[in-house]
Amino acid sequence: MRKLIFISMFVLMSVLLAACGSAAPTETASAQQVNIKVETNPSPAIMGDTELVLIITDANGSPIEGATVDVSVDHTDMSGMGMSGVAVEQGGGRYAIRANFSMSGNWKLTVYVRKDGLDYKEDIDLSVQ
Ligand SMILES: [Cu+2]
Repeated sequence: MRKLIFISMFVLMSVLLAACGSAAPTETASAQQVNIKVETNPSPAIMGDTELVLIITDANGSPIEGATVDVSVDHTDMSGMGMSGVAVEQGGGRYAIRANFSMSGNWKLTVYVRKDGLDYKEDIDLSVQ
Protein backbone atom coordinates (compact mmCIF):
# COMPACT_ATOMS: atom_id res chain seq x y z
CA MET A 1 0.00 0.00 0.00
CA ARG A 2 2.80 2.31 0.91
CA LYS A 3 4.48 1.55 -2.38
CA LEU A 4 1.35 2.49 -4.27
CA ILE A 5 1.24 5.89 -2.60
CA PHE A 6 4.86 6.47 -3.46
CA ILE A 7 4.27 5.63 -7.12
CA SER A 8 1.27 7.92 -7.48
CA MET A 9 3.24 10.77 -5.90
CA PHE A 10 6.03 10.20 -8.38
CA VAL A 11 3.58 10.31 -11.27
CA LEU A 12 2.06 13.52 -9.93
CA MET A 13 5.47 15.15 -9.75
CA SER A 14 6.30 14.12 -13.29
CA VAL A 15 3.13 15.79 -14.47
CA LEU A 16 3.99 18.96 -12.55
CA LEU A 17 7.48 19.06 -13.96
CA ALA A 18 6.28 18.59 -17.49
CA ALA A 19 3.73 21.32 -16.98
CA CYS A 20 6.21 23.82 -15.64
CA GLY A 21 9.23 22.99 -17.73
CA SER A 22 12.57 24.53 -16.91
CA ALA A 23 15.43 25.91 -18.89
CA ALA A 24 18.48 26.15 -16.69
CA PRO A 25 20.69 29.03 -17.78
CA THR A 26 24.41 28.58 -17.42
CA GLU A 27 25.98 29.58 -14.14
CA THR A 28 28.07 32.69 -14.00
CA ALA A 29 29.21 34.12 -10.71
CA SER A 30 30.36 37.69 -10.45
CA ALA A 31 31.60 39.83 -7.59
CA GLN A 32 29.07 40.87 -4.96
CA GLN A 33 27.82 43.81 -6.99
CA VAL A 34 24.20 42.77 -6.68
CA ASN A 35 22.06 42.50 -3.59
CA ILE A 36 18.76 40.66 -3.64
CA LYS A 37 16.15 40.96 -0.91
CA VAL A 38 13.07 38.74 -1.06
CA GLU A 39 9.60 39.67 0.12
CA THR A 40 6.67 37.29 -0.07
CA ASN A 41 2.97 37.99 -0.19
CA PRO A 42 1.59 36.56 1.98
CA SER A 43 4.48 36.58 4.44
CA PRO A 44 5.64 34.07 5.49
CA ALA A 45 5.22 32.14 2.25
CA ILE A 46 2.51 29.49 2.33
CA MET A 47 1.54 26.47 0.30
CA GLY A 48 -0.36 27.46 -2.83
CA ASP A 49 -0.19 30.82 -4.57
CA THR A 50 2.49 33.15 -3.25
CA GLU A 51 3.85 36.29 -4.82
CA LEU A 52 7.62 36.65 -4.66
CA VAL A 53 9.02 40.17 -4.87
CA LEU A 54 12.73 40.56 -5.42
CA ILE A 55 14.25 43.91 -4.53
CA ILE A 56 17.48 44.18 -6.46
CA THR A 57 20.12 46.78 -5.72
CA ASP A 58 23.73 47.36 -6.66
CA ALA A 59 26.74 47.68 -4.35
CA ASN A 60 25.78 51.30 -3.59
CA GLY A 61 22.22 50.37 -2.66
CA SER A 62 20.77 51.88 -5.84
CA PRO A 63 17.99 49.92 -7.54
CA ILE A 64 18.98 47.94 -10.61
CA GLU A 65 16.34 48.70 -13.22
CA GLY A 66 15.79 47.30 -16.69
CA ALA A 67 17.31 43.93 -15.87
CA THR A 68 16.06 40.55 -17.03
CA VAL A 69 15.32 38.54 -13.91
CA ASP A 70 14.79 34.79 -14.21
CA VAL A 71 13.67 32.86 -11.17
CA SER A 72 13.63 29.15 -10.62
CA VAL A 73 12.19 27.52 -7.55
CA ASP A 74 13.07 24.07 -6.25
CA HIS A 75 11.93 22.01 -3.32
CA THR A 76 15.22 21.46 -1.49
CA ASP A 77 14.07 18.28 0.25
CA MET A 78 13.02 16.51 -2.97
CA SER A 79 14.42 16.51 -6.44
CA GLY A 80 12.32 17.12 -9.49
CA MET A 81 9.82 19.61 -8.02
CA GLY A 82 10.68 22.79 -9.78
CA MET A 83 9.20 25.70 -11.65
CA SER A 84 10.71 28.71 -13.32
CA GLY A 85 9.77 31.95 -14.99
CA VAL A 86 10.66 35.55 -15.69
CA ALA A 87 9.87 38.14 -13.01
CA VAL A 88 7.97 41.26 -14.06
CA GLU A 89 9.62 44.60 -13.36
CA GLN A 90 7.58 46.92 -11.13
CA GLY A 91 10.01 49.84 -10.94
CA GLY A 92 12.36 50.88 -8.18
CA GLY A 93 14.38 47.70 -8.51
CA ARG A 94 11.37 45.52 -7.66
CA TYR A 95 10.64 42.42 -9.72
CA ALA A 96 7.65 40.19 -9.01
CA ILE A 97 6.68 36.66 -9.92
CA ARG A 98 3.95 34.34 -8.71
CA ALA A 99 4.80 30.87 -7.53
CA ASN A 100 2.59 27.98 -6.58
CA PHE A 101 4.17 25.95 -3.83
CA SER A 102 2.72 22.46 -3.93
CA MET A 103 4.34 21.46 -0.65
CA SER A 104 5.47 23.13 2.55
CA GLY A 105 9.09 22.86 3.66
CA ASN A 106 12.42 24.16 2.50
CA TRP A 107 12.55 25.62 -0.98
CA LYS A 108 15.37 27.29 -2.84
CA LEU A 109 15.04 30.26 -5.17
CA THR A 110 17.68 30.67 -7.81
CA VAL A 111 17.66 34.20 -9.15
CA TYR A 112 19.46 35.23 -12.32
CA VAL A 113 19.96 38.96 -12.93
CA ARG A 114 21.12 39.97 -16.37
CA LYS A 115 21.67 43.43 -17.73
CA ASP A 116 24.23 44.56 -20.28
CA GLY A 117 27.48 42.95 -19.10
CA LEU A 118 26.01 41.89 -15.77
CA ASP A 119 25.28 38.20 -15.33
CA TYR A 120 24.60 37.39 -11.68
CA LYS A 121 23.18 34.33 -9.99
CA GLU A 122 22.19 33.84 -6.36
CA ASP A 123 20.56 31.02 -4.40
CA ILE A 124 18.17 32.07 -1.67
CA ASP A 125 16.57 29.75 0.89
CA LEU A 126 12.83 30.11 1.42
CA SER A 127 10.74 28.36 4.02
CA VAL A 128 7.15 27.59 3.01
CA GLN A 129 4.63 27.14 5.83
CU1 LIG B 1 8.29 18.09 -2.66
